[in-house]
Amino acid sequence: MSQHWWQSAVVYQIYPRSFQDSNGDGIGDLPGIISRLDYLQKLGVGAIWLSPVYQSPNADNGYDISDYQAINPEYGTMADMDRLIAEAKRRGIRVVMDLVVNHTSDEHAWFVNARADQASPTRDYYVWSDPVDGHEPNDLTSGFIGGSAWEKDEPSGQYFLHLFSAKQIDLNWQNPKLRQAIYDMMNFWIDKGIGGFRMDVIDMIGKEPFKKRLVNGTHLHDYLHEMNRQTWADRDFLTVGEAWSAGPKDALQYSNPANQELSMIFQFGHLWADRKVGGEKWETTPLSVKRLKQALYDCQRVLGQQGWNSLFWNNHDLPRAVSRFGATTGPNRELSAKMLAITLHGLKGTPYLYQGEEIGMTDCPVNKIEQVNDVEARTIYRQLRDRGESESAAMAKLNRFSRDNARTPMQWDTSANAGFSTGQPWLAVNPNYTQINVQATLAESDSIFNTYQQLIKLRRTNPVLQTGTFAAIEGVPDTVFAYTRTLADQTWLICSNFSAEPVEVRLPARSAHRLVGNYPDYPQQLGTVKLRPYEAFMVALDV
Ligand code: TEU
Ligand code: CA
Repeated sequence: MSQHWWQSAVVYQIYPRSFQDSNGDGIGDLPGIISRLDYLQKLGVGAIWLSPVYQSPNADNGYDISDYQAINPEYGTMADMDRLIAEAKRRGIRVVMDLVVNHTSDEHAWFVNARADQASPTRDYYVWSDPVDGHEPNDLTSGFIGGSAWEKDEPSGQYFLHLFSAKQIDLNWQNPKLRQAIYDMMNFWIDKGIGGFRMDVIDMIGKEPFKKRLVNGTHLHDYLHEMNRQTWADRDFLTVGEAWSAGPKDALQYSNPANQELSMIFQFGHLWADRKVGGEKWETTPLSVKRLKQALYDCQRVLGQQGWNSLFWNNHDLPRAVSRFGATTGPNRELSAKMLAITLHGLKGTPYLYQGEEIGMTDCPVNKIEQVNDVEARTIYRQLRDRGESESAAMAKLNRFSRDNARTPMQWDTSANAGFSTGQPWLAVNPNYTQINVQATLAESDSIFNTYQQLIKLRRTNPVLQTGTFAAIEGVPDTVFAYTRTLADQTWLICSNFSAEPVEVRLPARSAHRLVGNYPDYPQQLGTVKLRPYEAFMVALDV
């Protein structure tokens, strides 16, 4: 059996701003989430990860925190938060908080004081530098706003560092007092009974900006080990670090229990399957299922014995899974959404599902830059236009990667604003809500939701999915995933067609019985099998 609760659970990511509004101000909130817990219990998830709900001026929708121990009033109160933790617990659901400790808001008291007084005890919580030859210490740039990552602070005349927006100021993890302050804050939340932390850009906390080393700094793993010992060490607690720089071997280092660091990390290798490797994220290429498969399989192999994987297709920074890897119209939307679910949930690791994925929500293209909220997308638009791209060309690129795609409000029903809010939503609802919504999905007997529900239950109750060994089935077409999971005398086989075209595949010639699939029938006798468009199934081989 599995050792930790998160080895048999599925985590559901909530983007609080867009999940459920309870008071008609157009902004999702904690009471709204509480009102939807029964829905999440029905789905069967073991935890919810909340994108940040702390006090924040919202320069980056909460990823710019001005007080780690206060709730943003837009979302509710600390009493609401306590109630959410308790109400979730009653339903067997743990709450995972987003921990953004690479940077704080410029409005955090630490930074306000640091700026006001060079002798402030928190001055050294941030990264400062005297000018070099009268200008910035080096040419580091800020990803979210373009231009230098260094900003001059008058009257001290020193520069401070911000690698994201100018309102997200990088913390100096070399300072042991800063580290202790972070651990104390984490313990405040742990003592409230939360189930885990998702750690924002964790590969950056050890940065050495003067060496221009931004990820994987010399002491990164020392800090994580120290954090582990100072905070959750004695609890069965989920920690998942976001690490864009990580490959499978790094993932093993972070998650190997012997190192006492994290439960797992999010790595993004598979998400380069429709990008130029090393290129810019908005420069897309046609999806290579072969690359997608190789990246996921590599993680399975490298973390096969020690360490642990996270499994995800999308999150609040990424396009919607069906839009990116499947189909968005006709019957193929449902088929491909179920196919994606089966493919991912068969793998070894902890699956994460992003709000709306369970009903097959799609990207939401817009025509004008004024309709875009995402700070990153707005900057990139400006850069593309400066390079001479036309408005329509730039918007076409934005529509493929803008983070707003994932952030449009949750589609609950066919009423005004999709049942998300009685007021004007902060970000427009995808007009397809009249077709794609929870109410319609729940009325269907064989819905995408239903597939997720089955997969979540299978994982919770079957050691094969929890700890079974992964093995790829070789010699299948590029667009087909086929692999097995084996534990003792049980072998489960997962097979999926990532294409709208039928394809023939050779599987072991065994009889099998179905666990879950996206067509009403399935091949009871394996061998040479013809897969239909986006067909996927998980079967147990008969012994
Ligand atoms: O994102 C990490 C990050 O590196 C982003 O630049 C990411 O590459 C980009 O958003 C993908 O489009 C994390 C959070 O998930 C994101 O929402 C925050 O904006 C960012 O950190 C800063 O805190
Ligand atoms: Ca609200």
